[in-house]
Amino acid sequence: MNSQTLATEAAATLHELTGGHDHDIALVMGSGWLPAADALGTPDYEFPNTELPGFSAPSVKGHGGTIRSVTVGKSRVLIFLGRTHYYEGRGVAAVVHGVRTAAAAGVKTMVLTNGCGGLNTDWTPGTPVLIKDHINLTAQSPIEGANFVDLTDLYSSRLRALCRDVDPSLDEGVYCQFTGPHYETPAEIQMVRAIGGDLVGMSTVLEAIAAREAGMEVLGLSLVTNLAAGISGAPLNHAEVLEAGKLAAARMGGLLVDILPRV
Ligand code: 8IG
Repeated sequence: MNSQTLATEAAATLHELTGGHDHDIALVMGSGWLPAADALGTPDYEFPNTELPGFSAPSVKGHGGTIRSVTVGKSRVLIFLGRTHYYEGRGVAAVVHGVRTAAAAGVKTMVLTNGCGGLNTDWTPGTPVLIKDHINLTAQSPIEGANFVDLTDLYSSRLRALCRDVDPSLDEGVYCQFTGPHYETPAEIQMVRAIGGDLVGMSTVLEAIAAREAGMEVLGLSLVTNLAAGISGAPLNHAEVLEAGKLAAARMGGLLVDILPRV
């Protein structure tokens, strides 16, 4: 089936499972962000993502696999707890299916969050950083066919300014998506520095491109959960990454509660 048709079908099921309500904003909660989702309030509706056509159960511990509909202020917010990553091997269309489903459901604003490595030593584990731009190191695109989508101001300067109004201490960075699932080598991190990257991760970029193709406004929020490889000298491990997320959850939750009603 065509990926757009599948997203339209998923959006129809979503409509049924969320009481016929429309959503204003969609959020993808990446690793480290799952606890922050709870701060947005008790869901009006919650179900496994596999209830919708085209979604798969998560293959990684700590990565969710649940969809929530939550009211935050006057906004209805659709939350994807967990995402499909490119390294799971289900293909690029599966990676961006949530974004396309949200777009097909009429959502205009896409908030993409992730846990990532940081190159700036000021960013201690648990520091949130606004994504100002990206470098796609996956050699993939979610776009099917010759659709030459413009990516200027992909990460909305309007939404970033709004976030900085709420929290003036927020820094911005350029996010580089690698395919993973291995972390980078120290030499690769030096390459990232040389090409202007500040953050490294395994998500977000392909989703942002699909969101822009669908005409959505995009906000990207990274949670730096570790220093990138070779910067501190210590090895990287997944348990540490999840732990940093838990510790930062309160701050992330508070940030989202303040930002979303203003979007
Ligand atoms: I959390 O240091 C997390 N995800 N590629 N590199 C990459 N992905 C990550 C990292 C990291 N930390």
